[in-house]
Amino acid sequence: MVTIDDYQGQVTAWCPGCGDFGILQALKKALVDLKLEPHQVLIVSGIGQASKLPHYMKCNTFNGLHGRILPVATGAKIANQELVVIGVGGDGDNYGEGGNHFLHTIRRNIDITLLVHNNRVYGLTKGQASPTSDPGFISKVQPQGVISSSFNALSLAISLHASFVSRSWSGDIDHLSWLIKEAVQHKGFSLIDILQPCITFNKKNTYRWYKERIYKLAEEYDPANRLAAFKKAEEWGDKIPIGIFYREKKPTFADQLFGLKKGPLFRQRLDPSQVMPLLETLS
Ligand SMILES: Cc1ncc(C[n+]2csc(CCOP(=O)(O)OP(=O)(O)O)c2C)c(N)n1
Repeated sequence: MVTIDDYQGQVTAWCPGCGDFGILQALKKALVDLKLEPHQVLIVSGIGQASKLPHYMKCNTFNGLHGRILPVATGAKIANQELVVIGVGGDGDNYGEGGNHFLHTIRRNIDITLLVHNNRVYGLTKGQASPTSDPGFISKVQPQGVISSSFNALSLAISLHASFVSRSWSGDIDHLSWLIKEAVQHKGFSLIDILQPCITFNKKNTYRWYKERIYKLAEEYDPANRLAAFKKAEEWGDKIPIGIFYREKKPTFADQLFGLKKGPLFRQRLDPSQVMPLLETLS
């Protein structure tokens, strides 16, 4: 039987008190609850404090380039649909440098789960504003405050008909691990935007700040209602909702890709003799 210890990786190098710890714990708990063995799981990350997470897990991992989580995760899932593929990275990784990939992975509906550790700041590079920092947020690079408007990943994902759009926070392990289980079991692209304090570089969005504002979407809330989902995704300030905002059933990329009709690529036999006639036409 699989246990949390089976997923134990290296010693962490995050600041004591970082929200990343809660996310790591919730992820391990979800995988164990789903009875997934480490060899059945692939965690793909980019660059950042959040993207160090695969180092602290023992399963298949790929720690790539900043902003390039989703192309790697897409390739892995297409090659082997039997793998549970989970992308992990920060708000900078996914909504800044990787913003373009974010849009088009949603459109393709790749069957993966994306965990965005949203601390609303660039942690690894020591506190510059990120796409989700509030206007007016002061940093060493933005001493007069951020001028750009803040990126709302949930509204954007809903507008693109993402098949699973959700939010949780690192201070509620039970809620987050429940949500990760829902997302992994959902067939299609699943976004979990995870609100997470950065105790070193974001002195505004603290544990207390979130605790005073976060509430769970009501039981009777219907995630199939797109207009209601937009309304909830736009709610930010004195009250911040968490839960599954939007869910839409639709075919995945792999369901529709001709080359995968015979199964995952890694199970298909490569017969070089079939390629020879084609190569001869080029000579
Ligand atoms: C192409 C590229 N651009 C910029 C950087 C520098 N860089 C590394 S991590 C990072 C931002 C990290 O912030 P985030 O993704 O939000 O993760 P966090 O560290 O806050 O968890 C940046 C700008 C880089 N490594 N590669």
